[in-house]
This record gives sequence, structure tokens and C-alpha cells, in this order.
Amino acid sequence: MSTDPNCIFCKIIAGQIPSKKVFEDEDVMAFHDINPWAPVHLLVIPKRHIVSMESVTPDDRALMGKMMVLAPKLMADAGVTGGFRQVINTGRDGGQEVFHLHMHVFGGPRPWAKG
Ligand code: IU
Repeated sequence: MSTDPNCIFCKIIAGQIPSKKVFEDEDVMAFHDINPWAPVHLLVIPKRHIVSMESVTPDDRALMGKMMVLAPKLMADAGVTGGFRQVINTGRDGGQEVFHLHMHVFGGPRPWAKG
């Protein structure tokens, strides 16, 4: 499993930095965003250090599918009933600030937006 010792999300996965974890298996982890933009704001990340969607290859299809399909379960577990939004920011122009691939999952009553 490739990790980056300087990556904050790799440190979260390793438990070196605490997080409010809601899910973990051998491939992925999900936790509450530290600065939520929505009533329920989760991040779903691969455990392997992947910098961004620009680094994803066809070999990552199953991993990306797992992350996508996890969202409805996590939202249901969080009590979100009115729908949700999944967002992946990629690169500087895509608004990516943490360079370990992550999928935002936003749920809860609107209005809300990235602040
Ligand atoms: P972005 O897609 O790279 O812009 O989003 C990064 C998110 O990671 C952002 O919403 C931060 O609040 C969040 N985050 C976090 O949850 N915990 C951290 O230690 C750090 C960032 I650094």
C-alpha cells in the first residue's frame, strides 16, 4: 500500500492525526470533514496515496466504484433522507487543496454551498 509520510490524509489513515471516522475497510476510509460546508459533510478517501483524479488509471475502476457506492450507505447511516451531493475536486483549477484523492459527500437540508 503506497503512502506519503508528508500527506495529512495518509496520517489520518494511519491514526497519527485524529478524525471522526465513520467507515473503514481494507481499501477506503470515510470521516467527517473538519470544516463542514453542509449539515453532514463526509470525505471518502482511498487508503492508497493517490494524488488526484489525474493519477487514476483503469486499474482503479473497482476502487472508484467502491467509493461512489459507499456514499448512499454513509448518508443513510448519518440519517440523511433528502438526498446528497458527491464532489471530487481535481487540481488547482478544480479547487483541490489536499492532494490525496477524496470525494466530498454533502447531505442535510439546503441551502448550503462551498464557503
Ligand atoms: P478540497 O477538495 O481539497 O478542497 O477539500 C479538502 C477538504 O479537506 C476541505 O473540505 C477541508 O476542510 C478538509 N480537511 C479535513 O477534513 N481535515 C484536515 O485535516 C484537512 C482538510 I488539512
